[in-house]
Amino acid sequence: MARGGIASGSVSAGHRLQAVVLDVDGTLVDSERDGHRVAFNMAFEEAGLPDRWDVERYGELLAVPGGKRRLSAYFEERGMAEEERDELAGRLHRRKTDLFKEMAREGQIEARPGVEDLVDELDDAGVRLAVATTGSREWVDPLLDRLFGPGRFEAIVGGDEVPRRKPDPSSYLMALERLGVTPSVAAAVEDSAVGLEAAKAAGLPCVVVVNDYTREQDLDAADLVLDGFGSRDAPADVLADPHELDPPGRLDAATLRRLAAAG
Ligand code: XBP
Ligand code: MG
Repeated sequence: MARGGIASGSVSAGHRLQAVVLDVDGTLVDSERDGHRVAFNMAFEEAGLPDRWDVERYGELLAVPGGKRRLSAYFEERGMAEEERDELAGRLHRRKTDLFKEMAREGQIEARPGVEDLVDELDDAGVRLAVATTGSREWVDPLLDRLFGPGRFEAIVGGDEVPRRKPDPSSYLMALERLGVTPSVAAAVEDSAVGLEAAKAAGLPCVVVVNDYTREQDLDAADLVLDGFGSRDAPADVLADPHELDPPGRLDAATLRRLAAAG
């Protein structure tokens, strides 16, 4: 549902932020290392396969966005024929999705520390919230409802809805289209180089909040890089701040407003 009701024509510099589009995996939720990776390994085990992805290997495999494509790329690397790997990747991914949904339902997948405060703050300020993810809507929707409250995000675009996945801008462009806003009044929040590329290609300014898998990636194009969302007790470190936004130890709504105004 639309909030705030700020007409796009009436915004002025410093008050232009109308919408924030956030990534899910690694950004809103800590889901890769102890979530998706574990579910992939359980699916391998159940299928009687010897394959297991350890923490480091999974970090390399994250270069392939989309769980099914990730599986297929892995089996291709191991010399499996196309038809066989397509069938196997599809089957394993379906099972992995069910297992991950179960983990999420049991509360094993948590929001990143500090992100709930940001979402609340933006919501209270009438800034509209959307999601652009490579993950599947099948697990994304119930997880976001559970962690942030039902219907908290006005538009959710999943990897299964777009013609091309990140780093292609499709998911961000679709989120903006669903909100009915232009990139000039919006900002993106991502955790990775792949996501950053997608957001920037859609014309959005982008804050990157790194995690252990993405810290060393090339994030030069980012408009702000933090090592966490931060809180009063555990302030985030600023890793890059090319526009001198000077966040107060956390990613807050005011910093995102300054970012949108800087564009
Ligand atoms: C997330 C992904 C997803 C998840 C797994 O990337 O690439 O594939 O790893 O989810 P981003 P699925 O954070 O850039 O959106 O198995 O549902 O694909
Ligand atoms: Mg991500």
